[in-house]
Amino acid sequence: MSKVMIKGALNALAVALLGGWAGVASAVKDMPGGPAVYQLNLPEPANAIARGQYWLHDMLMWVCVLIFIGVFGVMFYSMWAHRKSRGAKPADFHESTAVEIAWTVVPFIIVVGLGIAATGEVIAQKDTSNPDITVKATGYQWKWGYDYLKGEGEGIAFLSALSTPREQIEDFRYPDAKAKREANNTYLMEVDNPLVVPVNKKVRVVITANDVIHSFYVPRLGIKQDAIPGFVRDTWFRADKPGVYRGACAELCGKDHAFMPIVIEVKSEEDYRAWADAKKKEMLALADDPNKEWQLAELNARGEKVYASNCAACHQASGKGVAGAFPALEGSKVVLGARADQIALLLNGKQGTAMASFKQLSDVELAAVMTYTRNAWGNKVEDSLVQPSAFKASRK
Ligand code: HEC
Ligand SMILES: [Cu+2]
Repeated sequence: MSKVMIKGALNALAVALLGGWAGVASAVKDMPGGPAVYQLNLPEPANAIARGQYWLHDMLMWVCVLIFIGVFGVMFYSMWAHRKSRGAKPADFHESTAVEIAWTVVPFIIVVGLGIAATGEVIAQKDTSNPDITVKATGYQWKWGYDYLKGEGEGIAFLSALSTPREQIEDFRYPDAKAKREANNTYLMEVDNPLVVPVNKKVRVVITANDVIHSFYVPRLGIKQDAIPGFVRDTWFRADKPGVYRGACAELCGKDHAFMPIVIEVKSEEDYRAWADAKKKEMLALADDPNKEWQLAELNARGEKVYASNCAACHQASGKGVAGAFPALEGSKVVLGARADQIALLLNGKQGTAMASFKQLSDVELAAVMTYTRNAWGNKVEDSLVQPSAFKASRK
């Protein structure tokens, strides 16, 4: 073997051995708002709650270390100092009240002490009273929905989905996936619409889920709370400093569990106000855009409101109608039938009956209410989502 070949082989071996370590370190940089390269400890806390958790964690660990050293120290010392070859004679007493009291009382005091240390922290974590802002976070497979319920920004609602392109994720489909991935230091921890909140304000997060159990987890802000369908849980945080804080769904929720990160952007009060104003304008513009592709959940929610203010008077909120006057929409052949027929009925009404034309409603409102009737009550229609463009195309 030539020298060059040996050198080449050694290099290849070194790369293979260290590649996962040194190779990654040279390519990857600290993630802003996320983990750092070589980070071994918990993420740096960004508020009082997270600092409390950090302190508790360290304190508990040192208590465990001390107990470990104490117990194993005595054990090893005894084995060494009282070994048979030194002529040690074992004691052979039975039942020692003193020892039994000691090994009950000492651990009891330790456990109660740790409990007391943790209690204040847990109570502080659970105290969601008097928030400045309340946001609802809803877990979907596989994204988060945020609704600003109370406080400045009230009314803002949007979905927040992973923004890392598939070309970086799917090696088998895109040959340059690896290179692109390594160039992206927020890989899988970035979203299209982050949750934006003001600094130094108490933000209460009301948490639920739409399909399966998810979990809302942002370690640097000290929050982790399960999102359970049909239940509402809450937590809160107050960020000390503006910045970006990253987290992720922390409850295995299906195929794309790893693809629903949480990004919280903390802004100064003025910047937050500006963001809220811009977001509201953007929402108004979107609401009127009939070309927007809507998600089933959003359109359904909108449709429920449209239905309540335009249709429930006759067809009833229950969808059961009024016998002899207004037909039930629950189980209605028109609602469950071909799309085109219901679209035509809503746009044109039915001559000679109380069912008037609703063409004064926008395409978005019509699509929303139609989608809603196809999903509400006991109704179940395959492919129930109707986009506003369908109404736009059918208008004469
Ligand atoms: C003023 C009362 C009234 C209002 C308001 C009204 N409808 Fe109707 N709707 C009727 C009547 C009456 C009929 C039955 C018409 C007929 O004889 O075929 C009907 C029929 C229908 C049908 C067909 C049902 C079937 O089984 O034949 C659908 C679908 C429907 N309405 C949807 C809506 C929607 C959606 C809204 C709100 C945007 C709405 N209606 C608002 C009175 C009303
Ligand atoms: Cu999830």
